[in-house]
Amino acid sequence: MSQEPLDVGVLGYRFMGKAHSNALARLPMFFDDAPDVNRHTLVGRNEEALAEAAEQFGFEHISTDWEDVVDDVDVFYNLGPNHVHAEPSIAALEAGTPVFCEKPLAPTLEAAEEMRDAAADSGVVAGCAFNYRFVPAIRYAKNLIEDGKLGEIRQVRGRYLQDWLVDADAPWSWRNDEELAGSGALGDLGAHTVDLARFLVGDETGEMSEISGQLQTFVEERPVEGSDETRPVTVDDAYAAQVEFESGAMGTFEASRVADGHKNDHTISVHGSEGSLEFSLERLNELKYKGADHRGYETILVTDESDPYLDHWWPPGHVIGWEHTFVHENYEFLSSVRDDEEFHPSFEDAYQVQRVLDAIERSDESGERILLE
Ligand code: SOE
Repeated sequence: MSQEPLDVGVLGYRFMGKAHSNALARLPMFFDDAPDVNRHTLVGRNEEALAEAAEQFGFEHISTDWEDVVDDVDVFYNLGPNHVHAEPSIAALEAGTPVFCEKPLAPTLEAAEEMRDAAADSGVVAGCAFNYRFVPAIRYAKNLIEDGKLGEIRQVRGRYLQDWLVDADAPWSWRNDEELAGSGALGDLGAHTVDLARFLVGDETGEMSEISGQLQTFVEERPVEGSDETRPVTVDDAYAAQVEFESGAMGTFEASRVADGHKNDHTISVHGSEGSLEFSLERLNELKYKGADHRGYETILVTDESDPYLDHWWPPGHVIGWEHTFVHENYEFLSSVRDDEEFHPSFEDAYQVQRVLDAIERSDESGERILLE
């Protein structure tokens, strides 16, 4: 096991760049056994903005060319918009550099497949940053399911509601463009729900094998900030889907970026033959659980030292937040890189998510139920 610090190169310095850089900075302070990391190079296009971000995030170098960086670092983080996920990630993998890529893995199933194959051929660790797997309450929920506390899993229900596009004058961004993003609420938010559902119940239910879905765009064009122009919205504002798992369990999923009054409402419920649970991101320190001998749900405060990851933080009852999920996932990912061990969610996991997203789109287009082999 190498004790040398890992040089990390990060593409992207906006929202996700900041979230992961914060996590890298927190790691040595709270996770004694995390690998040592150098925030080595920050990559982007605008040199001035990049230099400012590098200073703020604590990076040693900047580069406007990812090609110079992918084989010059020990780990490559791809935190750019969806359309730049595939090429730099594949180049890094071909250079034998482990990759951590933001979700959804790619704008299209074809690109996701290429990334999955590149990861398999490379033999190095390739992870997709589905951060909600690393919420302590989600780990707690998974343990309950694995311990059989819910009995046989019958239904999973997931919704991810936001409202930042409810106003028709909310500005156009790459997230509104099919070429750049792939899809809208479906890929941006639905990918999280599909991943969490697979994570929580996949061992019990198998994969999602029959899928029907619907997508809708309510606002067809949006203003371009700082100009009189508008640009077309070519992705969905909302989606809904109905799935059947290999076991016969059912799933109902939806997401929206126009659900007025909902800011970051990711709620997932699981019902089994002997119990139920429900997690909601806006109350991420809690888990609602109803066991066979309970008359109703109890709310478990998941902040005890014995709860997943929490021994690294504060005394019981001192709640944690959204940014901590990034610290946890960076800890697990970088430990896997150091120890050359499997990491989940892997590119294969993210590809399986993408198959479901693609099937939902195909179902919307054809009006038919899609069967996945
Ligand atoms: C924006 O809708 C967004 O930041 C998503 O891109 C993230 O994946 C989600 O965690 C929060 O909302």
